Amino acid sequence: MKLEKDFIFAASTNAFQIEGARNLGGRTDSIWDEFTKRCFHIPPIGKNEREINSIAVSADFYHKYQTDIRIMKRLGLNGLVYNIDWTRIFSKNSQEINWEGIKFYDDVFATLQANNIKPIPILFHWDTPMWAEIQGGFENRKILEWFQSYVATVFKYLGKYSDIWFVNDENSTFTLDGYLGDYLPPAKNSKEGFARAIHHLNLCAAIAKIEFEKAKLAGDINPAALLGIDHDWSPGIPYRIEDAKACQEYNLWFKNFFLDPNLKGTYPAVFDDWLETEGLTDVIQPGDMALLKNNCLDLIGWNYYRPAYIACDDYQEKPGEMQIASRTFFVKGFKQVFPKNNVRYTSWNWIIDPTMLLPGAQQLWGEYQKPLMIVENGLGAFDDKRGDLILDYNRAEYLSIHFAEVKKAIAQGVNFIGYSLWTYCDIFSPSGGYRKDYGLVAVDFNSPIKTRTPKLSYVWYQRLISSGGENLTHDDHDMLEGLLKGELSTWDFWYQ
Ligand code: BGP
Repeated sequence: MKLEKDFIFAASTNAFQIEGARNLGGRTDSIWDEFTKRCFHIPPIGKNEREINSIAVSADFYHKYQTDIRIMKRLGLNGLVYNIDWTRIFSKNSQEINWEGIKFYDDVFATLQANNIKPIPILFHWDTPMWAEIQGGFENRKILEWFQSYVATVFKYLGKYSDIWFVNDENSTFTLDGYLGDYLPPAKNSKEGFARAIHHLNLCAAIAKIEFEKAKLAGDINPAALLGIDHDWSPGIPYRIEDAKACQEYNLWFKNFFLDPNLKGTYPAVFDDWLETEGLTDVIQPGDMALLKNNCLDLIGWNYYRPAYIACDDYQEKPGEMQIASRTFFVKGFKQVFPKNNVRYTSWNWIIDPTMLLPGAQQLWGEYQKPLMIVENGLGAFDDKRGDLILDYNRAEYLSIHFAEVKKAIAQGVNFIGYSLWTYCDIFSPSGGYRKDYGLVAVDFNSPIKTRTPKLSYVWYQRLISSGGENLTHDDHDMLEGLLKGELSTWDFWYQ
């Protein structure tokens, strides 16, 4: 089954994780600058523990983007999913544009376009400006006008560069780990903060859609352009037969609660009930649901890394039954378990199992009837980067078995318009710092110029793309030849 000729083969990345130059070009701090400075922590080498490292330089994409775009062109990408950094566009407040920020992204997007790589911007990826956070950030309804000013400005000056845009990346992770919990900034540990933040994020997406359509009328954006929501639903698998109902409850929260507001303009009743129970009925104000209903988004970005095994929250785990401790949530009835037997895990204890991508895609397509794009899919691992030959066979296999499921879904009628993997090059990982590698291209973070080196998985993706999605092979001799005699033999300073 041949893919459409305009199928998007992309890679995704994110400003605060790749750019560096955090206070250059007129930029000021965001909550990720503040968090990584305040919570700096480097565990012992080789431990799969959380490393909170400096993002002051990271992979220095800010200074190396021409090199990187040369590499992306050589790789054969026709798309790059890139989060625009709000704090680089509005560094002081919601009114004064930082023109150096506009110019930076204009240069990047123009360079991508000149190399036939479609910029696919994400407007918000967890990185609230500090000037907004000190006024309450996403807990403060004023964020609606601040966000409106931001997106209207981006569409006006950068709208011409793409017909595919996303408002957000994983509102779920940002709000569950940053508001309900304290794993991510702003680390609030507050049910009220969670409720206000997620609802205001949903309203911001509706406002972005209004500005998106206005920008089309103003001629700043292609009238056929799509604005999507990017979400990381991990499809639930009942751990036992008797966990089927718990699994349905899980999917209601982790699929519908995070997607329905911006795709249908509704919340599942479980959220309204929860607001009632928590005495938070003032979060949703008159007119809010109409705003959501009248400004739904056009596209679903799906970050598929793994499925989630779900059990009833009163299930008693036996000693040695699980790989790691189970994870409970803010609502009763279900918990996520991590079975030890017959389940593959990464060295960071993320499940490796592509088999829920197909049924998950069919559910998303069946329920929402919106075009789909995989925006993130990748393997975080301890790559051996000591030499020039970085043989990440594990990553090539992971990506290959997951892309195969995308092809199956397309063959069964799911409207996938593209596949973007996580990630182009090694960058800062929120859970693993610089010790958790995801890149097709290695970055030597100890080198002053952050030297880039292609890994084996780079060759795998290059061959997949050049074959139009046909060549999924991930362990043959040709791939090694391709790296040795193809890429590395001509990988000169233009690519380093
Ligand atoms: C997603 C984020 C990405 C990326 C990825 C891997 O949730 O959108 O920014 O970080 O997860 O996560 P990690 O780097 O923590 O393994």
